[in-house]
Amino acid sequence: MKYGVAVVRNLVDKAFCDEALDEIRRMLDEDRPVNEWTVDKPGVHFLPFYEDLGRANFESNAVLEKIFDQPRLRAAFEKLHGGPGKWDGVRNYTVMVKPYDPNAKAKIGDTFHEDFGTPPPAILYRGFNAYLLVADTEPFSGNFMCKPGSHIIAQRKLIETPEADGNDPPFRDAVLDGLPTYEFVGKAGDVLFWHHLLYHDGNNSHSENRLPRVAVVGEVYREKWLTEIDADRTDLSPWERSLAQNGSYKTVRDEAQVERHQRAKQIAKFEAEHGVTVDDKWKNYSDWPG
Ligand SMILES: O=C(O)CCC(=O)C(=O)O
Ligand SMILES: [Fe+2]
Repeated sequence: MKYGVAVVRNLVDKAFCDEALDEIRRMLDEDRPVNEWTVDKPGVHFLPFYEDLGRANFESNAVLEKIFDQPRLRAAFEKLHGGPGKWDGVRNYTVMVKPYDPNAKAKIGDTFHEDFGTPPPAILYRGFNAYLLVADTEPFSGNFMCKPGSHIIAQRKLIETPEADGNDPPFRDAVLDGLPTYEFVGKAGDVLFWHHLLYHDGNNSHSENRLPRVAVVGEVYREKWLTEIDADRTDLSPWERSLAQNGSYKTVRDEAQVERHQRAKQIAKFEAEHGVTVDDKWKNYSDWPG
């Protein structure tokens, strides 16, 4: 809650990680040991798989989507969201592959950001991400790095100026000022949970033993966006508590507006291209409560 990031070691069985890594090898047509992978082959990949038809790149994969069936990971989703049935069960995830780059430097980057491409960012939102390593990494394997605590400062600034762009340099620099950097180095099966306003970055892949970063990152959302948080309640879920660090708050604008607009466009395109009618479930998926 204080950090906006939590790491749980060995949360997912090695057997699933091995299966996922094999599937990624198959997709990338790459059967060499991972320490022989490079930026040229199999290359850097961010491959989205969205069950949600309101997003571009609608695609599914029967092996990789089993990330959402891993029992201890699911239990963690429920615990963070405050019980069963709160997480909406939608299987949206991204495969992230960043292999060794012989020409890169092993250094901390300077492109820390929050993920709302189209500002302004949501102050409360609908959930968090779960980042599963399916192969072991070491420092500078192209790892996820973040600024613990940045989510609280960013949220405070957004409460003051709800229309701000979190990635505008003056805003961002004020958030990051003086915060230490955490690099997620771990073993297959380790999971990092990440708050939606946590500033993060990926480092260059240039590690001692040329280990790549291979991860599957799941979205763990609720069906409805959160519109209000009461910091005095004692029964907040850990996720809700992470949003109450600046006290109680009620949203002053429709935070889903941009996403809903993009979704409507995407669905119209999908319907036109495929000659089908998309289920109302996806048309309403971003609806703002009330
Ligand atoms: O490469 C990384 O780990 C960071 C990726 C990133 O910024 C993102 O997924 O939003
Ligand atoms: Fe990002």
